[in-house]
Amino acid sequence: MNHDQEIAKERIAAELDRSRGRSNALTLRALDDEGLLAQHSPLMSPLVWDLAHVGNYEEQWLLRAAGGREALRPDIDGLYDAFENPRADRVTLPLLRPAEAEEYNARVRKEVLDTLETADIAPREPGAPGAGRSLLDAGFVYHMVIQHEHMHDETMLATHQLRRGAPVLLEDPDDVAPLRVPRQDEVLVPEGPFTMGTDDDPWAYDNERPARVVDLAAFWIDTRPVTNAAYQEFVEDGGYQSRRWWTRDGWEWCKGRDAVAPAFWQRDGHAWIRRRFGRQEIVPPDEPVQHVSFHEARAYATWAGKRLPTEAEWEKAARFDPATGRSHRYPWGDEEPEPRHANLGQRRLGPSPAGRHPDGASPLGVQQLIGDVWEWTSTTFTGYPGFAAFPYREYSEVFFDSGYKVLRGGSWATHPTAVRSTFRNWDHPVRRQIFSGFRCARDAEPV
Ligand code: AVJ
Ligand code: FE
Repeated sequence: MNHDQEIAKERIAAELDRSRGRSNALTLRALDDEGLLAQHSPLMSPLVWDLAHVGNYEEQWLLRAAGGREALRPDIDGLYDAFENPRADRVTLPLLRPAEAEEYNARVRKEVLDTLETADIAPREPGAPGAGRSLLDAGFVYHMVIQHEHMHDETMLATHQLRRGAPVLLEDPDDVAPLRVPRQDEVLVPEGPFTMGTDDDPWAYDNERPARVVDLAAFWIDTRPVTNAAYQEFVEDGGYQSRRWWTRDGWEWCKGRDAVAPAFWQRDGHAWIRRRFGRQEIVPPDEPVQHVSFHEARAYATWAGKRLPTEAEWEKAARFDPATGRSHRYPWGDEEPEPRHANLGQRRLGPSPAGRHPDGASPLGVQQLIGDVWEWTSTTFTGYPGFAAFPYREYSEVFFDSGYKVLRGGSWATHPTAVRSTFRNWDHPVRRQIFSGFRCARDAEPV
């Protein structure tokens, strides 16, 4: 086996191990059986479902589809099929108990490491015989499974945030650089073309492909996400009582659930406090606001005299280098994220204050695009021109054109291998149990 493949396999094995460590820390090491089997919110699965679901997904893709192995537990596929079982119903299923899930996951993993040894994960020559992409091409299917588990780890954290009861998650001390507040509030992104999406990123999902040139008018974009302090002004200005800032759907959502502030906020005299993983605290003014729905983000932007960026605008701000005309993998270039660039990977249990990551700025000076909070865009999730579902329609195609809004950039809870400037997330515009925030944009005056 050649050296490149060996290095790629070592990385895959290490990443598989890392994601499992996190899944176990959020489940088996955090709560007892009762806490793992319970339904903490109808929006979420019992944690033990996520735990066995990641193992079952791994079995289906790495052992059966890519490895050609016999099924270990075909009898449980239905239980862990997300389409067969809506989240609210999963608590009623005959799920594997926590210890059984742990054992099953370990069994799958053992065989996976076995098949990895002999798998051919070389990148295929362009124009090689055989139509379409292959699962093993440049390690794609392993990357897909690693990212899948990371996504569920983030989902599990959302469940933890909704859970009532004594805190169980410990916060690591913050290790990022001291705060330097950016001087500018907005930067101008010049008009012109940039490359959006990718053809050759071996970690990219089907919905990030293919690459194409997109020509945009000039626009202004906020240098950092909207903070709690800024958002609180909207709240105190009667933003939730004023029909004019909201779309029709947004207003219906706002009144239908009596929203008065972001999720988990509570008024305390003149101040706001919030519940975070079982602890009460004053809402920190300089952190990006999180747990807002698309409707709230949009209403705030309208109140502020701005708008949400489109998905293409967000990606241009996050990738485009005007000096070279190139699109990079991350705002800071092509090197893998380090803690100095971005707050990712559940190192803390919340976003960093705005301005905390100047080393992660894009060439245009836009900060915190990657990490901290998922950012709502104004774009409805759909396929790029030339989209081809791979390796299965249910990852993204079935969600196209159904009113899901695109979120970009990952949050503090997203693992570094599960996000890049081309990565696309999506959710219903009413959802806010996710680690969602936003930044604003506005049109530039034509010159
Ligand atoms: C891409 C985050 C919208 O968690 O619902 C998990 C990812 N797909 N299992 C989700 C996913 C299959 C998905 N999101
Ligand atoms: Fe899944």
